[in-house]
Amino acid sequence: MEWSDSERSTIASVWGKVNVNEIGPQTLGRVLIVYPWTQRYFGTFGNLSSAAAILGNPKVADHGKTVLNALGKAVKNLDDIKGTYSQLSQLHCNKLNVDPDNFRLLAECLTVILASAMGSAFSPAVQATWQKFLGAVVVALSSQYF
Ligand code: HEG
Repeated sequence: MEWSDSERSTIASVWGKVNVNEIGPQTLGRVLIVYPWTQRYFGTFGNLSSAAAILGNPKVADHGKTVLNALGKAVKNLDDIKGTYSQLSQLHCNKLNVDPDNFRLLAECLTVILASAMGSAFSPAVQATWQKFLGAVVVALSSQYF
């Protein structure tokens, strides 16, 4: 994947506006509410019985932060996202047995949350670059499945 200087600065600028402790929990919570079958992977997380329960669940919040912190590694390693996520991809495939289509669903929910949090700063041009970035993340997280 090639990145122009302008794409690099857009991705860094979006990431600079992300508060991991807020956006992480909101994103994972959104995935679990919008796509309820994803709850099957989080059987040890306790009460996921309603949208309110999911958004108030501290394990969901913690794991959302973990996921977003891991996304930060891709932001800092744009030239080797695949290598950055090689082990994480293996873990999701072999140990966690997460269907890789779920990475796309999480990326989609993150985009919705960011659009809502950033308002007009999340312009179509910014979104286009951000989607390219998330697309690369999804491909990298799926890379050890095949
Ligand atoms: Mg995954 C664990 C990152 C999507 C389900 N995920 C983890 C961990 C990281 C991570 C860093 C901890 C790994 C470790 O313990 O060494 N996850 C991560 C990213 C993304 C993602 C960066 C997408 C951008 N994960 C994802 C999705 C699902 C999922 C979509 C399921 C719908 N992850 C999952 C589960 C665990 C992790 C079930 C283990 C959680 C636990 O038991 O604590």
